[in-house]
Amino acid sequence: MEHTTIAVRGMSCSHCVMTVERGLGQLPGVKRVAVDLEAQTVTISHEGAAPGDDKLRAAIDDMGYEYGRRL
Ligand SMILES: [Cu+2]
Repeated sequence: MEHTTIAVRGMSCSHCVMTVERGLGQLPGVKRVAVDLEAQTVTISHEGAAPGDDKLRAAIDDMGYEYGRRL
């Protein structure tokens, strides 16, 4: 299992956490998604390569948040 951490702006409550965890959890290869609200980061555990920037950005945009960058 590999881990990728990304910066995501705009998450403010437990509802945001649930939305992001569920949304990113549906991307291919993603096994686990952990949001750190205070740090405004999301750590994705995945099999094989991480989802591409375009996929992450599209998924996060769709949920109404802002994809910052890969950390
Ligand atoms: Cu919220």
